Parts: sequence; structure tokens; C-alpha cells
Amino acid sequence: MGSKSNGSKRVKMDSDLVVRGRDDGDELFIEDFGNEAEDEQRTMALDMKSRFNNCETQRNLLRIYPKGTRIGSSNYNPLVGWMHGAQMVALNMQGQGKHLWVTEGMFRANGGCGFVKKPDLLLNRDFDPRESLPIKTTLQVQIYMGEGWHSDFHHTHFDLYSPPDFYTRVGIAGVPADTRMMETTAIEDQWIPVWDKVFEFPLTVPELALLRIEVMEYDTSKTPDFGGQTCLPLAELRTGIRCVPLHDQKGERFKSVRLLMGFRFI
Ligand SMILES: [Ca+2]
Repeated sequence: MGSKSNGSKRVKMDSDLVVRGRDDGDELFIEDFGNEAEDEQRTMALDMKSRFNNCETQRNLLRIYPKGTRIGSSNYNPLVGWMHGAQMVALNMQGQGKHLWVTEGMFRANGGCGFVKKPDLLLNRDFDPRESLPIKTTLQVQIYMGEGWHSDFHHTHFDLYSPPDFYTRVGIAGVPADTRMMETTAIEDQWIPVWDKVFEFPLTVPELALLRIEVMEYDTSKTPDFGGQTCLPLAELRTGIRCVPLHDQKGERFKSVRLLMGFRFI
């Protein structure tokens, strides 16, 4: 992560990213000027379009890495880099949270080998992630039920005096137009919750979309407890009724916790 001040030009953007272009044309750098207070809205508002476009990453290597001032090891949304064609998007791996989960989801593709081919739209044309594009497909997600918490958690882990109250959040991480999260209602006092809920996600750029799934446990008096998560690359999502294993906050797969879900493109 050394300084590239020699022979590089540095352009301050409207956002808190800085583009550094090395004069020899070998590499371009976008430097993260983010801080601990950064939130999702602000991350998604980052707009490099005015001085930086995807044609640059068709001819150059682009790497992005977290600013050293992120002393709490927070992260930015890696999709900001991916949807601009960045070949390398580094994240702080010490922590946990949705940006790391999305990264794990992205690299589950291609057999988990660590490399994912860029979609054609980032290779063949000047793609602007903020473009208003027609809906290409709609993903229909059905969440039937979940199980396994009773095996993987102590019976007082969620609620001391009653079974847990699970609800599921499901949504899309992708270009701004496709990004959204929806949630089921909480099923009260059930170790094996049955939601039987259908959500539809219209997608303008399914090539850059990931399906995010989180299970939370509702409490009236405190913030919800975490019950599991996973993130799946949409391009490799198999349709039909599926058993979806969930992972803990660090990304480790639970032994038993899983959801019964249905996926189809309509
Ligand atoms: Ca509860």
C-alpha cells in the first residue's frame, strides 16, 4: 500500500475517493478517503463517472484499498469498485459485516478459485453504473422456513425465557438501481420458523448482482440478535427449491442452520 506520489497525478473527486493515475499508464489507483462514519448511502453515492469511466479499466489495472485512517478496520462497499471494473478491491479482513459478506459471496463464483471474470458489459462498452437501464429479469425469491438454530445455539442464546423470534432479510447488492433489502415479519417463539413469503427483485444489471440473505432475531427491548447470513452470486444461482446453508458473522458455515428457499427468474 505504498505511496505512489512519484509521477502520479491525483485528482480530487466530488466524493471522498481520489483517483491516482500513474503517468506510465500501467496502473490506475482509486484511493479510499473514507472514514469510520461512512454509511451505505454515502458509499453508494460515490460517483467516479465524471473523471473516471470503465473504459479505463478495460485498458489498465485498477486497485482500490482501504484508507489507513479506518482505524476500526471498517470497509467500503466493494461493489463501488467492481461496478467500475476494478480488478482488485482490497478490504480490511479483520472485522466482519455486510461488505465482507458480499466479498465472500462474489468469490463463491467460479468454483471459489479466487478469480471471477468481469461481465461482458464491463469489457465491451463504457458502462455507467448510474445509467437508467430497462429491467432485464426479475428474481423471485420464496422463503419457506428455517431450521438448525436449536442444534447450533444454546437454548438461552437468543431469548432467556422463550424460543426465539426469527425474521429474514433478503435483498440484492448490485448497481444502485437494483440494490434493496426486504424482510419478513418475525415468527414469535419458534425454533423452526415458517415464513412462507415471496419477494420479487426487478434487476437492470443481473450480471453485477448478488443475493444477500440475513436472519435476525427480534427483541422488543434491544437491537436484534444475529441468526445467520449468506451471499450468493446471482449469475450462478440455481433455480428451484433449495436448501441454503447459513454462515456466522465471520463467514464460517453453521453446522446445522439452513433455510428452505425457492428461486426463479420471471
Ligand atoms: Ca426475541
